[in-house]
Amino acid sequence: MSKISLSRYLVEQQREKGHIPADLRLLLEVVARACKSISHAVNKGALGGVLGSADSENVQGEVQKKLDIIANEVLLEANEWGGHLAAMASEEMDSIYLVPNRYPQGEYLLLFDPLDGSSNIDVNVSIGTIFSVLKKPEGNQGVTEQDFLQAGKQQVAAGYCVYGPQTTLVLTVGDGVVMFTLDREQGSFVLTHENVQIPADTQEFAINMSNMRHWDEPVSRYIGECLQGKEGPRGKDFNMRWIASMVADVHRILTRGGVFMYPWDKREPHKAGKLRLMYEANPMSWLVEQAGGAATNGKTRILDLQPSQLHERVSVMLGSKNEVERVTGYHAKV
Ligand code: AHM
Ligand code: MG
Repeated sequence: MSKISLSRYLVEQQREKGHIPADLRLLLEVVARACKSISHAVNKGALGGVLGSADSENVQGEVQKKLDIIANEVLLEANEWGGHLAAMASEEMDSIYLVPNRYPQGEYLLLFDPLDGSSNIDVNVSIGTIFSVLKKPEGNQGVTEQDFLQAGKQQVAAGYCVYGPQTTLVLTVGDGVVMFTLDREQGSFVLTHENVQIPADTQEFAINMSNMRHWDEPVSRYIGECLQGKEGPRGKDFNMRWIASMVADVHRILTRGGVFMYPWDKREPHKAGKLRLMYEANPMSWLVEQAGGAATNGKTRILDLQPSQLHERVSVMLGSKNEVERVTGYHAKV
């Protein structure tokens, strides 16, 4: 059988399954095109002069890398003129970006973390782009930040592109999870995994163990029990992985199962967590749920959380269903 490109998959989602309107299909094509060009920039590395810091900070007070800024610009430029979008929001921009008046306005809102895992850029470890698409609320003239503040369950498309040994685009439009691998000779994304499923059980967890002394009791208990292995209450040995790129950690979980946690901790107790709800946790949570997994903040399903700010942070526990339910259950007992 001939290879199925991203374009063909999206056309089928529109025409045969009636899952997505034409505008959303075209918008996703543009996002994929932007990811291709970010992938090229990432690949060039030092040869393209794209490594290192940019001497600037984003709204979260984090030092921006050159590639954070390049990726943000690529996504803005690719998406502003197509006529499918009303506005965009990014980890790297304080406020929302309205589509300029000279271009037609569309019905969708696009949110992204242009380059997730920035600490891995200079050391040649996998990084990625995360994106989430929402529908602009009806009846509004113009767009405000308020229009973006929709719960994750309202997303109409979500995905990420991981720039690793291969460049892989992972997508959901609410019809399961599919993976496309970039064929560099052809310049197109080719469908390589369909109906992605996360096994309900796992023996692998991902958490930054250096923060252990700052965790709260339910997280300490869960990880403590995993560490006791065969001799402990879980009766089995666990393995650990921590890439420090959420995209790469989630990609592993979608590929072979596991649980990923970036929980609230006592370092900065006023912060709900490190990761951002709207353009990191929401799209990843929807992908994970679409693949049969679960995602909570320890208490509540992430996709049910009502955001109150664009750059809101959240505690994240996601992956294999039985493990996420277990650690969420430990929070309920506190
Ligand atoms: P970033 O969006 O600034 O790159 O930060 C998010 C990243 C996640 O990809 C990753 O899971 C986490 O930060 C790693 O944090 P830490 O360095 O504390 O382990
Ligand atoms: Mg990020």
